Parts: sequence; C-alpha cells; structure tokens
Amino acid sequence: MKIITLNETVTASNERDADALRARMAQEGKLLVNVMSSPGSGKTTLLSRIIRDLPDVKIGVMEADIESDVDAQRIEALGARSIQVHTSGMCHMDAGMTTAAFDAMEASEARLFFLENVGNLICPAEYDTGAGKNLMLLSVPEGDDKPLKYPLMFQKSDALVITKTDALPWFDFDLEKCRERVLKLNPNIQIFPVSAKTGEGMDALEGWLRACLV
Ligand SMILES: Nc1nc2c(ncn2[C@@H]2O[C@H](COP(=O)(O)OP(=O)(O)O)[C@@H](O)[C@H]2O)c(=O)[nH]1
Ligand SMILES: [Mg+2]
Repeated sequence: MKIITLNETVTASNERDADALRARMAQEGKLLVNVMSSPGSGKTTLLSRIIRDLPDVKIGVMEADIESDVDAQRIEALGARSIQVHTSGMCHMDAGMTTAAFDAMEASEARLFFLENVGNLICPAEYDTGAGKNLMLLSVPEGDDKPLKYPLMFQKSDALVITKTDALPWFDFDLEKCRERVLKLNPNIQIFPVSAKTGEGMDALEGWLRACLV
C-alpha cells in the first residue's frame, strides 16, 4: 500500500481540473464518490461494509488524512485497492490532488472509487474534487441540528448517509426533524439511514451506488 504526500494544487481553475477528472472517469466507465463527514462519523467503517457487501464490484479507495495510514490499512486488509494520501496539513482535497492520488493508485481494474476526504464538516465542502457523486455522513451521536450549523456540505451532497442508527435509542436524534432540515437545504438529496454495525439500511444505499454505476 502506497503513501503519497500532496500539497494544494497551484492551478488556474479548480473547477476546470474537476471537470477534466469527471470527464475522464466517465469516459473510462468509472465512478468516483467523494465521502465527507466529521472525524469519527463512520466513513471507514461504512466503506469497509460496502466492500464486504459488494464482492462483485471492484473497488478502489483513496484515504486522505493529515497523518497516519490506519484507514488505508483497514481497507487493504479487506482486499480492496487503496492508497493513503497525506494532505500536508490541509483539511480538504482539491481536484488536482484527487487526480494525482487516482493516478498513483494504478487501479485500472477497479470501477467504483471512493475518496475518503479529510474528516471535517466545513472545508471539504468548499472544493470540487472532480467526483461524480458527493456523499456525506452524519452520525446519530453528532446530533440532528448539524444541517442548521453546517449547511454547505448538505447542499453540495447528492446523498446523506445518517450513520450509527443502532445508537438511536441512546441519543435525542430526531430522524424526521433531521430529514426535514436537510430537504429544506437540498430537496434533491437522497437520504439513507444506516447502521454499518448491524447492516440495517445498507441495501438501499448499496442499491443507489449500483444505480449510479450504470
Ligand atoms: N455503534 C456504531 N458504531 C459505529 C458505526 N460505524 C462506525 N462506528 C464506530 O465509530 C467510530 C469511528 O468510525 P470510523 O469508521 O473510523 O470513522 P471515520 O473517522 O469517519 O472514518 C469507530 O469506533 C467505529 O467502530 C455504526 O454503524 N454503529
Ligand atoms: Mg476514517
């Protein structure tokens, strides 16, 4: 498993880089999903579950972190292609960095790619990575008020995965209230309540991913 260190891309236009990566992925018949959330919302756990649940889909994962390679090791242990990206202290990935990470991974046989973005509810939403789909996680322990406090990521995402639903009995998380707040910000977003621990709700999310692949 490779570890690469990337700096912010100096480029005329991040949007242009992002569009170029999207066009290239589409031409190669591949899908890149940008996965964003706070640290600890369950991104690596969710991706691990998807890799186990979809053995027929070849998956590649780019793990972006400021330090360490623990997440890429977790993914590689499951047999999926993985690369660890260190972001030189930055709290987000831009399109140039994502393109460099994708090239460095050399996973030509994979079709579905995930970028596990740096754990942060603010900065990653401000940069188009060139992904075909943006997916964000909000975990039950974080609270149902986060759409009110951090609206941008909810507005930029194609799908919201509400994670750790097995913990609902212990938290004052109102699923319906959360759903209402999110749909007000983004009426087109798909919402998937799931527990990666028990598997509850995973079918609907994985069905959506499969539909995005074709
Ligand atoms: N109860 C419960 N815990 C979970 C679930 N998904 C992840 N976790 C736990 O949440 C913590 C952070 O998970 P991780 O996947 O590393 O989050 P990341 O930082 O977003 O990648 C770990 O202790 C996981 O075991 C879930 O569905 N239910
Ligand atoms: Mg992680």
